[in-house]
Amino acid sequence: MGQNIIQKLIASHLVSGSMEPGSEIYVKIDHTLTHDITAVMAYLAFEALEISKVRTECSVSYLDHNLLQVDSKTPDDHIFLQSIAKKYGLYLSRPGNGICHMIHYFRFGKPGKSLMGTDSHTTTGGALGMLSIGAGGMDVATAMAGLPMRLKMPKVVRVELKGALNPQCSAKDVILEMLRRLTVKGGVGKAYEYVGEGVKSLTVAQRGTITNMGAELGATTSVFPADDEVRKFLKAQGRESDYTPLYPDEDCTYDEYMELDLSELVPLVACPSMPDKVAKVEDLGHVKVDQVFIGSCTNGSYSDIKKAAEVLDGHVVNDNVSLTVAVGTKQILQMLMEDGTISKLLCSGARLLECACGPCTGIGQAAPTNGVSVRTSNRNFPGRGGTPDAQLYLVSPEVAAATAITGYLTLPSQVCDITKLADITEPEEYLVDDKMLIPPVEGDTSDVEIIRGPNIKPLPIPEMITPVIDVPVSLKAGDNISTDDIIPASATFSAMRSNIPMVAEIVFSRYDKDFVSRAKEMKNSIIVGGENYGQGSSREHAAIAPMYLGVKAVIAKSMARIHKNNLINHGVLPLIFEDGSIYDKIEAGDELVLENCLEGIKAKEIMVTNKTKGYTFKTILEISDDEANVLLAGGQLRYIKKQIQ
Ligand code: MIC
Ligand code: SF4
Repeated sequence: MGQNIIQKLIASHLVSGSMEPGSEIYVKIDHTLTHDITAVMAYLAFEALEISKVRTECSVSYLDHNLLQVDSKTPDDHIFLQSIAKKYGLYLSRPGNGICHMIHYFRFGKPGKSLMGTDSHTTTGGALGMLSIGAGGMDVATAMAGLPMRLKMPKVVRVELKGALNPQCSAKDVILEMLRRLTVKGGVGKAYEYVGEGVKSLTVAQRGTITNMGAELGATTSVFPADDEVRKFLKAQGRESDYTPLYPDEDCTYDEYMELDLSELVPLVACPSMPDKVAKVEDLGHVKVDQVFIGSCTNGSYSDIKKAAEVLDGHVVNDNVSLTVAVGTKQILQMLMEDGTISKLLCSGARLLECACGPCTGIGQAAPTNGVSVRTSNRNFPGRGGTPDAQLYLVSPEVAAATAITGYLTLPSQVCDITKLADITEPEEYLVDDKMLIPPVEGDTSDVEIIRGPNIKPLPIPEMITPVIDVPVSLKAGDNISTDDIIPASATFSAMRSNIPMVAEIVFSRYDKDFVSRAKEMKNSIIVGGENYGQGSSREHAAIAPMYLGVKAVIAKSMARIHKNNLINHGVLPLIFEDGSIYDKIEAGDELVLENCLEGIKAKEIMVTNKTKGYTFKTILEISDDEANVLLAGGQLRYIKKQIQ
């Protein structure tokens, strides 16, 4: 029987395991990417493995997230990362070159290859027909050491796209519609494969918006075929020779099927404060807006910015709105400067930011007190904009631009002739200029000195798991706790990321400001969570910092993939209630006793007694044998060090 694209990608990288959905598989990783706010942890782990050079085809370290440099911490991190790249044979993408996911598929990505990155939106590469998966830093360090990635074989969902988008709609509306239907946990354990007639009408950049925000579904990855559109894109990037076709076989099958008619879509918006709280823009009425941000790895492409500029052309941004624009990459920015687009934006009153993540993750452009911010980025969790009380709405660049003009959530058709948007597409030839990419140093680099700023503290190593864990509940959290809830976003907070003792002081600070003092007082504790605990970003600080504060285990109704892996890697037990209704019977402060943990890890179930309330319940470890061994070894670093030796 034939194979679908995901099966082909996995089969061609399979090191071991069976491709049955849910089974553990090991896949060879060809490319890795890291960025400045997750990288330091990854390279500290890599250094500890004592390997002379990365063992991948291509590894790139991007400096793109925290470019505000509010103090010396981030520039110190950047110098450290540059010295790491020089020593260990990585490319370094300098600050200003643009956002990792976009540059990666523009300049490095190849259909058929596998990519693993320390960022949840690494999935963007699926637009080129790559197997692109986000992970924590420890997992990426493992891949850089040449070891295969441990993964659960996802169920593959065939998404048949029909029709074509109408001029007022964009790829953002496709993925918002997916989120509306499936929710932020609907994609857990799944990979989405987009096929059908409608695919042909989408440029690679539009596909990138969809694969990027597949992360918001909780999906392992998303992919499009490597068709003629991909060939055209690679040609436009001066890399046609990197093209190989990749299609599903005609007789292949899928685990699930769904259909989406592009022509039926209308402009959509994700309302505060979850990417799946999706509504029609036209149904929301008068939502007054203080701030608009256009950009990010989701919507920072050439055509995204050009469409926004076209909507704004001849208008001036509303007196009560602050509009900022960050083009995704320097390459596109240069092109948009040369073709007059940037001038249109500036004439309309838009403020141009550098090519970086910036406001998307709360790094600059915080919203005013109780403010409303409309953004083209991918996440609107509480606090994501850098201020705890801002209300964030996620929309397409066209809707964002129209909104900036009126000061209310607005459809493009209300402010411009939308037929002119239909002709805007990606260029036939991009301006290729890789001067901001420093290539890997060949040969012996053993004398390259690693420059370590004072904020870069050693990676904490977890304590070994003990047979009995008797601890109080330091936090009872609700459903869909994101890693933004655990480790909040902002320029100042992101700058702390190389220093776990410092990061530990901000754990859950926007969700429950007393958490840290309580956890410290308790010394060792356990966290209880609802559904989809740890969704969102890949930041492994959300596992390491609680571990540093003595959190021994998390018991939740369900858990997000990357966060669960991060907990395992850092020696924290990821437990799932066998019976979810027990959640209601636990209160913060209850004393829980986890019995027979070492045997329980092997058996994948641990009995827990609530000593305070007097009952016992079963928890499940949804882990593989190998992951059980990681926990028993005291975390991934100890485990793979042994393997490498
Ligand atoms: C995000 O979009 O949330 C980030 C910032 O890019 C993160 C990475 C991090 O916070 O460490 C991600 O998506 O993984
Ligand atoms: Fe950067 Fe935002 Fe994309 Fe994360 S989602 S990589 S912060 S632009």
